[in-house]
This record gives sequence, structure tokens and C-alpha cells, in this order.
Amino acid sequence: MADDPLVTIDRHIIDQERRRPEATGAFSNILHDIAIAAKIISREVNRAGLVDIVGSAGKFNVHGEDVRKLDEFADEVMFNTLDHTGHLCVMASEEVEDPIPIPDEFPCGNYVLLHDPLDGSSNIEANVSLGTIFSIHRKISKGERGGLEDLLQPGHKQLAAGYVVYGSSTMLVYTTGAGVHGFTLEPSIGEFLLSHPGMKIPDPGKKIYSVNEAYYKRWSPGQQKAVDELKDAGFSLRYIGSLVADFHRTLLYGGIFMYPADAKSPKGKLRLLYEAAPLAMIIEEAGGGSSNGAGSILNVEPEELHQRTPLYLGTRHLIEAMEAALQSDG
Ligand code: P6P
Repeated sequence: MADDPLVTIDRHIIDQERRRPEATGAFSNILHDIAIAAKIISREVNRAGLVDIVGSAGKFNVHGEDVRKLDEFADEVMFNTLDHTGHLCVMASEEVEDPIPIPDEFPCGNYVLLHDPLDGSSNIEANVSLGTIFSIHRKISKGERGGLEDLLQPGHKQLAAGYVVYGSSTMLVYTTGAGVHGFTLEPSIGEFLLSHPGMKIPDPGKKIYSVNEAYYKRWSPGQQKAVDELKDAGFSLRYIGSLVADFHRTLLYGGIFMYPADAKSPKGKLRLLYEAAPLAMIIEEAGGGSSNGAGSILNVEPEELHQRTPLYLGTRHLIEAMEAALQSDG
């Protein structure tokens, strides 16, 4: 029997589109363009040690974080790949304080893109896996050009979510609500090939908890107790300190990833709209759970573009146990 044909991401996107009679192709084009941007970013990330692109760009982003040249490059690649296609009405990026309008010379479309162009970039020099995270919504504002209203939508309204992990290989994982599917970049042909169809988080999965335990003393009593109980139950700690890498391992192996609120960061560190919400859509579609400590990330109503949130992602029973432990904090 002939081997299964190589399924490129373009073929997969078209197959998915054909299952949606209302699909116009615009949505598929956006995913296609994000895959192109991912290939370009992957090339630079993998050459980072070889060209004078590593190191600080001598700037700081809206969060006061040192902008690495690769951050800037990745942000520009995402913008330049998608700004002119006529499918988007507005964009938002972790690297840019305000909503990013579609330039006047280009038409606007019915979709919205929020992204973290290169998460984990503080690890660039150490050759630790980095990632791009993206979230796609439908335009809801009335005017021709989009704006903040289109960006401040809750996670359950997302049409699609995905990430790229630039690691030992470059993988793109996405969902449109019809399963979670992973593609591995074959550099020799420059194609993302379907390598992980229908991803599901193992449950119970491996006994792994992932959190920066250096902050233990800043945690609430409930958070401290919950982590103590995981250790007593024989869980191992795995923490890379790069969100996409820690998430990808959790999706593949099971366990729980946590970035709690604490005394120093009462709202948590990670961002709701372009980090927590897309990853929450993916893990819930893969049969896992997400939480801000009280309930699903997908039900959080956004108030600000760069708002932060406590974040828990993992196998459903561990998320439920964590929420119960945190409720004891009152
Ligand atoms: P901490 C990387 O800087 C990042 O934004 C995420 O990728 C990662 O999960 C988190 O911060 C790590 O933060 O406080 O543990 O160093």
C-alpha cells in the first residue's frame, strides 16, 4: 500500500476549510501567511549565533523588557507578512503598546491577529527553545478599519490559535476548533509537514509540574500547599523558563504548567490575549484544562490590551485540583 502522502500545512488548511461551507479562503490564507512568517523567523533563530543579530537592540518594549534584535526582527516579519493581504482589520503584538492598524494603502478584512512574535527571547543566547504565539478573532466593530474593540475579545471567541516552537526542530501547532494538529518543518524543502495529527494531552500523563519555584515564598498558602502536595505525590519539576517550550512539553507529556499570581506580581506575569488565551484554546481542544486560578482562561473578559493573568495549563484533573487548592485562599 502506498505510503500516506506527505500532508503539507497548506493541504491540511485547505482540507479543514472544505469542512466549513461558510469558509471563504481568507482564513486559510492567514494561516498560510503565518506559516511563511514562521519559516522566516525559524531561519534567523537558527542562525542567531552566526550573524550579528543576537544581542540587545538597545531598546525596551512596552513592558520595560530589553528588546533583543530577534524580537524586533520577528515582530517586523509578522507585520510585513500579514499587513497587506486584505484579510486583517487590525493587529496587536507584545512588542507594540497600541493596536497596530492596517496601513491605509491596504484594504481591511474580517479578521484580527494578536501575537507574541518571539516569546522567551531572554533565553536567546543560551540556545533555549523560543516560540511565537498567535490568536485569530473575527472583526466585530462596525467601521471599515478595525480597532481596540476587535482586539479585546474573550478567548472563547477565538477562531484559531497556534504557536511555533523553535527547538531541536521547528514545529507549528494550531487549532481551529477541529482538533489540534502539529507540523514539523522539513528545512530541505521548506515545508511544514503534518507530524502530529489530532494531538491530545495524555491523561493522567507524566507526573510533571512546571513552575518557577524560586518564587515559593511569594505564593499564596493555597499555591504553596498545592505544589507541596504534587511533590509528595512524586511529581518531578521541569521548568525551562520559555513559555512555549514549557507548554509544548505539557501538551505532549501531560502534567501542569503554572505561572501563578504572587505578592510581587498580583496579576501574574503572562499576558492574557496573545499568550494565555491561544494556549488555553489549544490545550482545551486537546482535552486538557486552563485556568486563571478561578476558572477557564477562555471565559476571562479582557479589559486592556496587554493585561496579565495568572496561568495554569495542563491535564484537566490537575487544573481542577489546583483551583480547589486556591479556593482555600479565600
Ligand atoms: P520567570 C520568558 O521571559 C517569559 O515571558 C515566558 O516565556 C516564561 O514562561 C516566563 O517569562 C518565565 O518567567 O519569571 O520564571 O523567569
